Amino acid sequence: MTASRPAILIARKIFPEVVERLRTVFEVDAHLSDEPLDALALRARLQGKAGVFVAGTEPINAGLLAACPGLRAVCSMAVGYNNIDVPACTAAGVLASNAPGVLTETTADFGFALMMATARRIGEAERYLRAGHWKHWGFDMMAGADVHGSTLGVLGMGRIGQAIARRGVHGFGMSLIYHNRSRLPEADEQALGARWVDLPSLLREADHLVIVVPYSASSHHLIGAAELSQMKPTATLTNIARGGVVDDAALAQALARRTIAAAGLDVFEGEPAVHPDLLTLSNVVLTPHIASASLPTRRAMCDLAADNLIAALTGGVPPTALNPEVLTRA
Ligand code: 8YV
Repeated sequence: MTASRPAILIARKIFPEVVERLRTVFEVDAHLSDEPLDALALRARLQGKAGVFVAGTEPINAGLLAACPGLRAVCSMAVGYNNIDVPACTAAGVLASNAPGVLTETTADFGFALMMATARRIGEAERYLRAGHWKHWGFDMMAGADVHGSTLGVLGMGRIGQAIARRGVHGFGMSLIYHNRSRLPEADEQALGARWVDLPSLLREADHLVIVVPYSASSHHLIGAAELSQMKPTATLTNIARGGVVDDAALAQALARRTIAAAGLDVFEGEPAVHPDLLTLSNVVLTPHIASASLPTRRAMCDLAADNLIAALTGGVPPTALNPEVLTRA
């Protein structure tokens, strides 16, 4: 007789190969849809499950954990884990994991591309051409800001922030300033030519501000009207972190009044809804939270979440646990 296998829920549509791999280890219930389960449905589907595979979208909180006492592992394919209450997981003895590292370079590529598209007005120029407005050459037609040789301001100097910084410094000869709660080790600052500055200086000095801080109560509306008013009128702002770090209503106002020149946004407060004022502005590039979306990287993210889930529920060591102490507690 074979021992019963742990039951898991895959809460989102993911690569079929990863589903098949998980089926070799677990009894799998899979919600293979891009439409997320709502809180009640998630709670119902988690009854009797030992583990769950989530993206950055499923809220895992104390209420859910209390309603699902059999749950032992919550493994996310996202690096950002503001949807998971990690202290509540720890208190409930539930292993939580995220997916750091595997998406760093892909996300940095996108962050840099979005910043460039914003500075050089690529979205606006494409819309102009497609609408048939291109009749003549004009000396200032779609003229934007230079990226090379300008000052890159990085807010949040984790793995992705550093990868963006490397692109700016080594690829585009940019000067680099950054703000982060903790400073990089001196050797890393020197290798990047990075200068730590306080937030007001970052806002004042950056030609192109790229936001990569994790979302938490302390980073909620870190950039609002007061902060935007300190930026250069020629500056751009790019947000690939999380909706809520920037006050989108204040940003829309700043863009409309040209307090800053332009913005590039991959994340939004309350996404997939987008602040209606942003949709009417020409000086903002809008993308639907796709910074990590290359196929190899999305596959690596899924594989890492599966590695964590398998290890957590079969006595192994999950490679990227957020609360590994849960496994060593008696
Ligand atoms: C994901 C992300 O696409 O990893 C993250 O934190 O924001 C993105 O890479 C998204 O969270 C998946 O739901």
